This record gives sequence, structure tokens and C-alpha cells, in this order.
Amino acid sequence: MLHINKETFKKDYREKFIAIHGKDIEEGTDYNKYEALGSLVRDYVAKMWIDTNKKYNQNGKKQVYYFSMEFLLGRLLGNTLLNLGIRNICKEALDGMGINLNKLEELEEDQGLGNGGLGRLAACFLDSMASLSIPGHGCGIRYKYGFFNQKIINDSQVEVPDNWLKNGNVWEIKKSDKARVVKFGGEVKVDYIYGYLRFNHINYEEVLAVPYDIPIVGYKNNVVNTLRLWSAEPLSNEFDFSLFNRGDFRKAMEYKDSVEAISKILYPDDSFYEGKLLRLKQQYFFVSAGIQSIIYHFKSSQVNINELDEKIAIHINDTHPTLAIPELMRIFIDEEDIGWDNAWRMTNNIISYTNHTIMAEALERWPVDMFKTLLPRIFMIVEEIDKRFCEELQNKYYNQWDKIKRMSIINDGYINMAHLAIVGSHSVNGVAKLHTEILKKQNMADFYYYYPNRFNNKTNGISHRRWLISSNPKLALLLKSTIGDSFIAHPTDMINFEKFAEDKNVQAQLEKIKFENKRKLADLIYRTNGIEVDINSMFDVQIKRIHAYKRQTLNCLRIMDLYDELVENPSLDIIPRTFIFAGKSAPGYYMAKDMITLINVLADKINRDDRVNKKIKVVFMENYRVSLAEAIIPAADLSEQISTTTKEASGTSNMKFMMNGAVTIATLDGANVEIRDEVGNDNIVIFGITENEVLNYYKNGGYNSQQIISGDTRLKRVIDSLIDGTYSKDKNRFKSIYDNLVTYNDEFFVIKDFYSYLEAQKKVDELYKDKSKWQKMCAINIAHSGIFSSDRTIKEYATGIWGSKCLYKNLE
Ligand code: 26Q
Repeated sequence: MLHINKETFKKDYREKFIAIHGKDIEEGTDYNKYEALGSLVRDYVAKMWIDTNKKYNQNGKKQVYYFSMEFLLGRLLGNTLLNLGIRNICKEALDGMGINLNKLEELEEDQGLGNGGLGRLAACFLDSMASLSIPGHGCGIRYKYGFFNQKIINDSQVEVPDNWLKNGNVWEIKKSDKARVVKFGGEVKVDYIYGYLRFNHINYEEVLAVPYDIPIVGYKNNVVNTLRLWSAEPLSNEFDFSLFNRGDFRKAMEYKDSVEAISKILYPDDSFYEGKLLRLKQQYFFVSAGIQSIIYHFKSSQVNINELDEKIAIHINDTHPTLAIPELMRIFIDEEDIGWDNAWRMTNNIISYTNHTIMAEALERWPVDMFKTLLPRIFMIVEEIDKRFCEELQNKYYNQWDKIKRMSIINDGYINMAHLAIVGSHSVNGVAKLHTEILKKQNMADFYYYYPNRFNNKTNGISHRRWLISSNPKLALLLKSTIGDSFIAHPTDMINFEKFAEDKNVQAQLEKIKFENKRKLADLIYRTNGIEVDINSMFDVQIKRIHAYKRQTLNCLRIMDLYDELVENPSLDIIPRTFIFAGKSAPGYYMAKDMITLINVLADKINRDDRVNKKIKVVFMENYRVSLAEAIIPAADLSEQISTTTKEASGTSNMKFMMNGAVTIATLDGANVEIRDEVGNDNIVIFGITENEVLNYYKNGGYNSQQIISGDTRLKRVIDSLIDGTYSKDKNRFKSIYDNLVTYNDEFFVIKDFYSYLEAQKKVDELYKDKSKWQKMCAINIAHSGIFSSDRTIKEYATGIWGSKCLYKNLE
């Protein structure tokens, strides 16, 4: 453990400040103070980091590498201080120097290297692996620009580059000496030498991959794991002065630009796949660099390469890093002289794969021509894997060509990455029970039948250290004072809080905490949006990526309907509500962008209308990101989890809300099902179309949204108001949304679920009226949220998939 007290900290801090800024603290800006603090904390971590690595090298336990195109870490200072166990000491010491720690923490730029759920899951997993002392590290890309910043201008989303590195990054350490070379393009020459085939990759272009390491600190356990992010740089011998000398300046610059492009931007699409060459380059770039560096490390520590599968596990976060499979094969075969069968056995033992979506439009398929040109040797290996797999299939499914073609890795000119991932791994998992069942029954049924033991479920989880202890300290304190602090190390101990669910005193404290969190959020809303919201109103929150399947539209239609009802009947008996939205749309996803505009237009109209604005208000908070989520979630009364059943693989914000004492209104989709199973039907409000109905409609047809609308004046009024000038003088402004619901038959069953959603909302109002009952529900939700800690999830991965052990204790 770190041995510092207030006095030693003050001294260290002063010295650090002077050393990096060359002036006294009193002369520094707040940002200078943040930098000095971050830098000092990193120094504190450094020794523990070295010690951890030494222990890992000495004890030879299996190392896990989590490969992901995205790591959505958010801010690091607060969480690192918490995990080091020195947050209070620092806070008090800084207070003594007239410096406010919270204020410094808020100056840190979010590290936003991810789109949403998948990237944030990777970040929660890193926190849990370190906190459980599991030797587990992240491997990804150090994008120069993270996920774009969203501005709302004239009610619509405008994307602004996220130049997050502009002021430097105190958390990273550049390791130039550990750089690797990644090769693109060229040809493969096949030679026959002493009866063996030799593959010689020639005429390739070289890119230098330079690692930047970020420390991942475990909770009070002296463990510091590593997140290694790769940055693309030109190779000095290629970006060559000889090219300059020959006067070919333009060519040299082109090479430099094309290399730097690889780690320049994060693709801002989720749930929609586009086969862009640069994206494929990114994938191979970080996968190849990561695997080379792992193998180099083990070879230099005298590990027998033929036993590598006992020493490492590589997990691939969705199909994005699937090239890890052929890249491992390439190194085993071409560089280590291992025969195909042994190479394949080890690769299969090493790799495991998580699927995060069932949506067909999100599946990665690379055109063969593009793939072959960029990665000629890797292509040969994928072809060979496919050939051998199809031969295997042919033995089992003699002459069933349709089935064999359906399951093959390469067909119709495309490489199917999910198939490659399944065939090349020993484990395939979904992210919630329902999702895994749908994969087995529907999308991956052929593969499930062929490899029944490969498939398993690992329901997602969230770091309760970040999403409860750090972002909702008052609630954490109430838990400590009622049930003790064992829940920090053992989050399922939160169940002991259930005993207090009916305790009037605890209920009053819960209410008070929520009220204070709401006041803080209301202040933020006033500062950012200029809207005054009533903290006595119910905070009804939907924050997540904007997407048709997540159905922000359903929420909007319901608000539009309520608005009409209130105008008609101002004395309508409802609970006053503040509807809070936040979320980004992919820049090219026009309908989603129109949904954002619709929400903002609704907000303008309703908030200004004195007939209703005492009862309802609408707020769209711009630039949704981890730090904004941390401000909103502790203040939520109602959590909106209303995706079309079967479409949301798991969801993770549903878990964050629950843990912060919000009640959920939900469809039985993703992990909502398991939340319902945990808290029981009395403590969640469920509505909507069922899994079987959805699957049945998709299979047999029979759904007709126009028919439902035409016979229904209330629904018709709401839908028509999208195109009759009510919300925009330009009647075409929301035509895309209208068409989606009406003309194109409402793919996501918004119309179908409209009334059942209204009913559910009515029920929410009823429940909220009884304050004590509501607080009891909140308490039960909190008490049952421990199982959704990512500590539980990671233990399941470690024991069920990776076969890894922790450093200090057994995984109980
Ligand atoms: C793929 C190819 C090209 C460009 C972009 C992409 C891409 C990028 C990001 C595809 C998908 C994503 C992100 C997906 C994602 O976040 N999925 C969510 O994962 C969560 C964690 O498991 C689940 O809780 C959510 O249900 C799921 O939607």
C-alpha cells in the first residue's frame, strides 16, 4: 500500500508542481494544478506498476489480453485516487492548500476512445481485472481524435473533432523502445526449401506501431495492470531522407500522411458496418502490433513457444480484432516454424470471442479483393482455415452444400468475420441470457449445433467503483453506514441493504440523497441549457446512443401525446416530469439525427408553453460521454430501457441506473430480463411486445402499422403532428421519422407498443405518488444490483473462459 499522509502529500505535491511548471503553486492556473496532481499520482503508481510486472513475470501465471478497438475510460484521476485508497487524504490536504479536488477532477478531458456500450464495457473490465488481481491487460489503438464532440446548433447535432490530446496526457507513458513494425500490401513469394513450403512476404509497406502504456490501478491491492494503446508512425528509414534527397518530397509526405491516418480517428458508427479500407488497416495494425509484442515478451522470458497457450489468453471484443486468429497462425508458422496442426491447436486454445449484437447490418464482412490486396499473407491463411473447415463440414454434412456454404468463412466474395471468430476460438459468448439464447437459436444456430460446447453466456456488468462509489459518494456512504463496507470488495453484499427497504429513516435518507443529486444536475442543466427544471418533478431519463432500435421515438411520441392531452385538459392529474435525453448519432445516420432534432424542437416548444411547462419540461443535454453519464445517473428517478425486444444485446446503463436507485421502465430485452428476475415484477415496470411476437412477425409477416394508426384517432393525431407543421414550419422536417413509422411499416414496433408504453407510464405515476413505496422500490433495486458488478462478470470470464488465476487470492 501507499504510505502517505497529508503532510508528505503536501510536500510531494508542492515539489511536483514546481518541477513541472517552474513556478509556485500560487501562480498556477487550475489546469496547472490538475496536471501536477495527475503527474504526482502517476509517480505514486509507477513503483507499484513495476512490482506488479515483476510478480507476473516471476510467478508465470496466465496473462489475459483483452483486445478491443475501443476503450471508453472517461476520466482517470478520481477513480485512480479511489483505487489507491488516497482520495480522502488528497482531498483534505488540497483543501488545506485552498485547492478544491472536485474542481481539478472536472478539468480532466474524458478519454473517449469508444462509441458506447462495447467500449465502456472494456473499461469496466479493466477496472475489475485489476481489482480482482487478475493479470489482465488491454490492447487497443491510441486514436489521436476520440469520439466526436457533439454540439447542438439550431436544434441539430453538429460534430466537432475531439482533440483530447491537445494539452498532453499525464496518464500515458510512451515506450518507443517497444515499437513493432507492421507490414501492409506487397506480395507473397512461395518457395520450396528442403521439402517445406516457405512463405516470403515482399514489397510491403512498413508502419511503425509505437505503444503508449496507461496504468490500470486495482482497488487497494497494489496491482497495476496495463492498457497498451498503439499509435502509427512513419518508419524513419522509409520516411526517408533519401526520398527527400531524390527530390521526391511529395511521395515522402504521402507516405507519412497515410501512415498517420491509421491511428487518427475512431470510427463513429455503432451497430452499422461499412467496409472501409482504413478500418481494416486499423484492425490489422493494432492486432499485429499487440500479438508481436506479446510473443516477443514471452520469448525473451524463456517461455517455450510451443506452450504459449498455457501462458496467455487473448479475448476479442466483438469481431473487430478477429485478425488475431490468422496473425497468430502467421507468426507460429512463418516465424516460429511450427506446423499447421499445432499452430491451430494453440491458436484455438488462446482465442475467445464475445458477440455484442444480433443485428445483421452490424456484422463485419470484408470484400475479398480489398482484404487480399492489403493483407496478402493473412488472406492465404484465412483461405486455408476456410478450406480445412469446409472439408470438416463436408465429412459431417455430406453433400449438404447449402449448409456448408452458409457456414463457410469465405463466400460470395466476402470474408465473414463472425464465422472466422467462431471457428478460430474455443469460446463464443453472448452478453445477456436472452441474447445468448437468440444467438444459439437463431443467428448462430448452425454453429451452435456444430460446436455446442463452445457457446456460453456472460451477462455484462459495470464497475460499481466508478458507477456507485465514485459517482454517487453520498449513496455509497449511506450503504456503508447501514450494511458496512464489505460491498466494496464483495458487491453482492449489497443484498443486505434489502433489510432496510422499509425502514422509514433509510427511505428518508435515500430521498434526501436523490434530491441533492437532482439539485446538482438541475444546476448543470441551467448552466448548459439555460433551462430551469423543477427538482420536485420526476427525472425521467433516456441516455444512450441515438438509434431507431433503442426507440427514442417511442419516448417522443409519448411526450407529444401528453402535451396534447395537457393542452386539452390543463388539470390532468399527472406527476410533473422532467424528460432528460442525451446521446450521439452516427454522423451519417440521418434518421437518428432527425430524432435528435425532434427532441430539441419538442423541448423548445414545451418549455416555452406556459400552459404546460409547470408540469412537464424536456431537456436534451449535449455531448453525452462518460463524465456526463456520471452526473446524470445518480439524479435519475426513472430509467428508460425501451428498445425493441430482441434488439439490445444487453445494455449496461440499465445496470448503472438500478445501482443508483432509479426505477426502470423496460421491455423484456437484453439484461432487462435479468434485472426483472432479480428485483421481481413489483419493483420494475415492464411493457411491450414479447420475444416470440417479434420473431414471429419477422418470420411470418402480418404486422401493419398503417392499419393500427388509421383506426385510431389518438395515435393518428400524434403521428400526423410529425408532418402537419405542429413541430416545424418545414413539414418535411420530420418526414423521415414519419415514413419510418408509417410508410415503411415501423421496423421496430413503435406503433405496436405505443399504448402499452402509455399504460406502463401511468403505472409509474401511480407508484411515484406513494413516496414510501417508491423509496422501497429504489432500495430493493440498489440491494439487488451487486450481481451486475463487472467483478462478477470478470470472475465468470476468468474461471469459465480464460482459465486464469488471480495473483493474491482465489476467485471464490
Ligand atoms: C464496426 C465496423 C465498422 C465501424 C464500426 C463498427 C462498430 C463499432 C462499435 C460496431 C459496433 C460498435 C459497438 C457496439 C456496441 O456498443 N454494442 C453494445 O455492446 C454493449 C456491451 O456488450 C451491449 O450492452 C449493448 O447492448 C450493445 O448494443
